[in-house]
Amino acid sequence: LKQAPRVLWLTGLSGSGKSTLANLLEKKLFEQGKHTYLLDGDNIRHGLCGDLGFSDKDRVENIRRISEVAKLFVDAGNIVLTAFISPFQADRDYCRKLLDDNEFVEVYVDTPLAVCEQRDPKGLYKKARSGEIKDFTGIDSTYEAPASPEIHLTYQDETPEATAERLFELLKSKGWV
Ligand code: GGZ
Repeated sequence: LKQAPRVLWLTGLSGSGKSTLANLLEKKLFEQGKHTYLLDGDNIRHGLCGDLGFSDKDRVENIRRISEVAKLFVDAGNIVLTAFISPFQADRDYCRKLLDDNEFVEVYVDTPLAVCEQRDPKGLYKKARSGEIKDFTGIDSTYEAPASPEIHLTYQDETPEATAERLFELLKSKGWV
């Protein structure tokens, strides 16, 4: 059996389901007796990165800090799950390079923009379309799709639990969890 990677890095648009998936996956790993830590907007953007906005420059800094924190949690013996848009390939690669070979798994939560926009749980897409908020990913700010993600989670019309199960099975089939 392969060694379990230490960082499961979820990337995708706002509303793609990253946080929901990461939470459900964390529950499954907990049930396996794994020590995990989940980093997402709730525990990062209010505190450590509370000074940052959504310009390209601020997003780069956001992901840099998150990467360094992820490495610290890995050093402490955890499997780290991250759920950030992380729109730039170079920044995702930055985290990959902080870790040893094979410790980083890039998971592309590939939910189409139209689906994310339809969900619009916080009404942010609506505001972005009307120009009320600027630099919104997928509308007027870039999202670079992963060039070669370890896992490409394609969209299917199913429950979050079913998607999480799909992700869990993919990770298991690779021997990564
Ligand atoms: C994208 C924004 C923006 C803009 C506020 N663009 O769906 P959400 O609400 O809960 O998740 C989004 C979150 C994105 O923060 P990240 O730290 O993941 O972004 S990045 O990795 O690009 O640094 C969204 C909300 O913040 N939000 N304004 N302009 N998302």
